[in-house]
Amino acid sequence: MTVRNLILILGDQLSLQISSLRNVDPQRDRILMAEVSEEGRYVPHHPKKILFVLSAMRHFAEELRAAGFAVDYIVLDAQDNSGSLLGELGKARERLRPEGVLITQPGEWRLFEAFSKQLSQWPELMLLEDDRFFCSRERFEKWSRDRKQLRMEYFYREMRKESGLLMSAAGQPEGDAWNFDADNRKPLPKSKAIPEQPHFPMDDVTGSVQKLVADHFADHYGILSGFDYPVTRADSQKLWQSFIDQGLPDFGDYQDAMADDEPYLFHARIAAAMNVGLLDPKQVCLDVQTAWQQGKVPLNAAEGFIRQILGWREYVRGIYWLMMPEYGQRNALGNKRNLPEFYWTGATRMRCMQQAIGQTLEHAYAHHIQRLMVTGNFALLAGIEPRQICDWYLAVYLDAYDWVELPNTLGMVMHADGGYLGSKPYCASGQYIKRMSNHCQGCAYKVTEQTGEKACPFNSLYWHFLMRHREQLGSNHRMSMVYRNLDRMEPAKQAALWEWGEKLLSRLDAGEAL
Ligand code: FAD
Ligand code: DLZ
Ligand code: SF4
Repeated sequence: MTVRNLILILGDQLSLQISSLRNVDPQRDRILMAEVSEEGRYVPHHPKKILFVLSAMRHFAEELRAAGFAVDYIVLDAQDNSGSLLGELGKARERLRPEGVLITQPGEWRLFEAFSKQLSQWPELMLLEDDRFFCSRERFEKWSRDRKQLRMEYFYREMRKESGLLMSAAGQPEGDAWNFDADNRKPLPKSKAIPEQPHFPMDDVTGSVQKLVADHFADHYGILSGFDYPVTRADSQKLWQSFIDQGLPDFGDYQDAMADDEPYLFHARIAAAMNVGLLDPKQVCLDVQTAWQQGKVPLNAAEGFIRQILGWREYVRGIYWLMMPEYGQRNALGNKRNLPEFYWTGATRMRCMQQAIGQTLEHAYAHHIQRLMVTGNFALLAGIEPRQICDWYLAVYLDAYDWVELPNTLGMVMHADGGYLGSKPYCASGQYIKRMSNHCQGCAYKVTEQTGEKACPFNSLYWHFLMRHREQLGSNHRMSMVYRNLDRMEPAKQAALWEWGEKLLSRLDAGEAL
């Protein structure tokens, strides 16, 4: 029987509601899923990330088959595996000669471009919109048109009005404020109990993928053993429910806090499941709103959480599609330094960096403030070339995909896009890390010292960063206070900070760990 539509489902499209499956006919259509080495290697993905995606793909194929669909599933070690998604799609097209080939638009520019180029060769190919988001690419483009400055906060307010989330019947934001961020910056009190995380023992499918990943990706950094993450829709829901019950009430208060040996604190850990389609962002926001309506969580927690998804997640996606492919080349601060080797090994004496990188290598996870204010802040202060630090973030996190990672790293962390993700760089000295964590207490460096072998490297690097970028940042009114503080310093102190900063940077250039 001839095949009507051949439907390619990518590893981050594991939703029954995905647009390419909307009019699927179990009798006449064929679904294709393919494990390919190119997707595991375009950056050296953490082995746990590869394990997660491939196992979730295999479980989704089972879900589709159970629902009566015909699925051609190509495993990574199939003898004639071409190694690329385009290659596998080409082979299936030759084999099945379908009337139509359907793909929901890939989330990453790299694949979107590759498939778009194919449109002129394969007249039956259709790229469908990915409508799992609140804001379409077209809607974001319309919003951004004619605006002098793009700011997440204004975009978020529009999304609140359009979605109706946390809006009163009178059309006002609940609690009479759009944003409760001022209540959301508390360090962790010593006695605060941290939620227990649910566990997800590996089943046979995940076990066999683990062997496959061990065989094929042994050269990638990151620890494969100890995988404990949901790979099915039902288990993802369990993780989500456990967060609503235990983590969400305190999410707002402690979302910026960090603590030794506590990777998850009051964070949801759902980004990976949401990004591959095992959880639906719209339902997630509705669930949070319901928890608030039922009096289970305070408004600052519900608003803070919804803002991350309805605001930041949608905004970074909008920026990505508005600006790519040129966006990926930006380097507004002209950084050239290589990424230090200790980002891959965690071998540094800086306790905060050890903690963030160590957790990353072990769990393929670090929470937002660790990414932004520890590993990100260090890369910003040290002047790391944006491409190298972006590729690191894309490789090491379970939830990392270019559309969300790139604006966060290149824009928010490195200020390399000139300011779409923040009106000023998120640069900070060791004082910020001391305030928000207990890392400094066990550190080989002293956060109170500015220069010398014992001094916290973040301190002199912070002032060095401000001095070397005065031309680009000095006229930014949001930086005026820090530049006033710098100018009030004795010239001898400024010179000492500059000199010590230079010394640390030359050590990095010589390949030494700090
Ligand atoms: P929680 O802290 O519980 O937050 C809830 C949800 O809000 C997250 O699951 C996520 O979907 C969303 N969210 C929060 N902040 C952001 C943000 N800035 N951008 C987009 N979504 C956000 N997130 C990714 O999903 N993939 C990435 O590749 C990624 N790379 C990042 C790189 C850098 C340098 C930085 C600073 C942030 C990055 N983020 C990324 C955003 C954020 O750090 C992660 O979404 C979050 O840490 C995931 O953990 P969680 O699910 O426990 O999040
Ligand atoms: C991340 C990833 C990995 C590691 N492997 C595969 C794969 O073998 N097959 C697949 O279809 N998708 C994989 N993915 C997810 C893709 O990289 C993702 O779908 C694209 O980046 C498009 O967003
Ligand atoms: Fe990090 Fe500096 Fe504190 Fe050490 S002293 S943990 S390097 S901020």
